[in-house]
Amino acid sequence: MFSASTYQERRKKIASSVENGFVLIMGNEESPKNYHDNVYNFRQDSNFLYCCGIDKPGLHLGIDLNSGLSTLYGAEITIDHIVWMGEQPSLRELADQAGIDQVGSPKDLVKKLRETAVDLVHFLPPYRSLNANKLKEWLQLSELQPSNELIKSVIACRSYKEEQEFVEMEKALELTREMHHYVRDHAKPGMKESELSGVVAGLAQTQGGDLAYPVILTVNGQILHNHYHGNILKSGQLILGDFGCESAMRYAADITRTWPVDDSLTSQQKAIYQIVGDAHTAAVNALAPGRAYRDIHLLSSLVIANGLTELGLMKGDPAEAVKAGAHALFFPHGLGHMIGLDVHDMEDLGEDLVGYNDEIKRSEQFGLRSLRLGRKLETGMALTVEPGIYFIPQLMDQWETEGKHKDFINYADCKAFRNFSGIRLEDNYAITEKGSRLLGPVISK
Ligand SMILES: [Mn+2]
Repeated sequence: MFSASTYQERRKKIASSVENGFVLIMGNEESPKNYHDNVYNFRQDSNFLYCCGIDKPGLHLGIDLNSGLSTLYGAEITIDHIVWMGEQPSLRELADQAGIDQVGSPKDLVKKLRETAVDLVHFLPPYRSLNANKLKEWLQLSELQPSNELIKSVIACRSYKEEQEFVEMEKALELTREMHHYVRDHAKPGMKESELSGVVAGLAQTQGGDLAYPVILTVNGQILHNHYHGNILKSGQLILGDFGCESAMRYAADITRTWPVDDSLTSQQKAIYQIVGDAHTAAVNALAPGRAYRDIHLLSSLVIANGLTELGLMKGDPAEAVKAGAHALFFPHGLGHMIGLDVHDMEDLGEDLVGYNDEIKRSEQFGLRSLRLGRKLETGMALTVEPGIYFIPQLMDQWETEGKHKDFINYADCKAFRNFSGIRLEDNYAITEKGSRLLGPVISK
């Protein structure tokens, strides 16, 4: 945990932008896997972690905006808990670690909520049905109305990382480097993907944290969120690994590397790898406060369109192709997203509220619409840069049949790439006053 004063300051800042009433930040419960007592690895709510750092289930935080007092709500430990789980800190001890003024029982919380006018209870959008159902019962509502004031206040705080948060992220990145280098050093023909993904998942747990998101480790990198690990690696294939761990304090790392199953890339693979690398470098060089991330995404897209035009897979004016969205056949996702306590930071609060604003709105164009972060960058933000090139046979077939962007795509020449799969390279950056800095150690490419 950080110091108690860290959490006190954060809570004060969050509460200061909410006018009146009672702020409720719900912690998470254990979540059953196949029966009640057999649970998934516990993951605390990130907003709760941000406000008080306590990584235990069954707790909620309340802030009374009139008195300014904070309360940690939860059940006291009984002898039954101690028999099964050993000695546990008391509610009061937990509250002290986070500088919380007072403690209360779950009943006290319900009482407090019922005596507060419903529209003065400020809560965040619950993403777990258990918490949503609890809220509905406590507030005696069938529809929940999360507080826009509170959502905006939390985003305004969590978007700018403290130096100690960067330190945590860099711990996660150190271990994530080991995970990626393991794949680089051990992938060979005849191996099953799961032999690598299993070790990667185990490594993620070696320093008190866990995976930050499910491992992508696949010879089918063109399938963007591919969690299947049953393929046998074959000579000539590429293996795309998109995985990272959380530090013990739950700060995420999100790194992608693409390696040849053999010792080196084929000339076809090299050509595409070079373009992705160039798109990555161009994006990183453009990172700076005041620059809209949407424009950096488009810059990266232009590098991809230029490269693919030189290779003969695209044709016409690359800038016009990017404007029309033709390059998205090969780069259908966004350049990156914010990262922090969540791998897609604060996505529970609303993707558009986090990544866009009145000045820059999300596009509806295929490809660009998948960009999670479009707004102007500011000092203190942490984000990912992750361009990629993919050959998705079904999408190429569909576009060709429809004659889509036929002035920009050489469909005939794309046939030689049907079994290519995909390449993505991803690193994490902090935005600084002068531009940006790579978070964590260099991870070989
Ligand atoms: Mn990512």
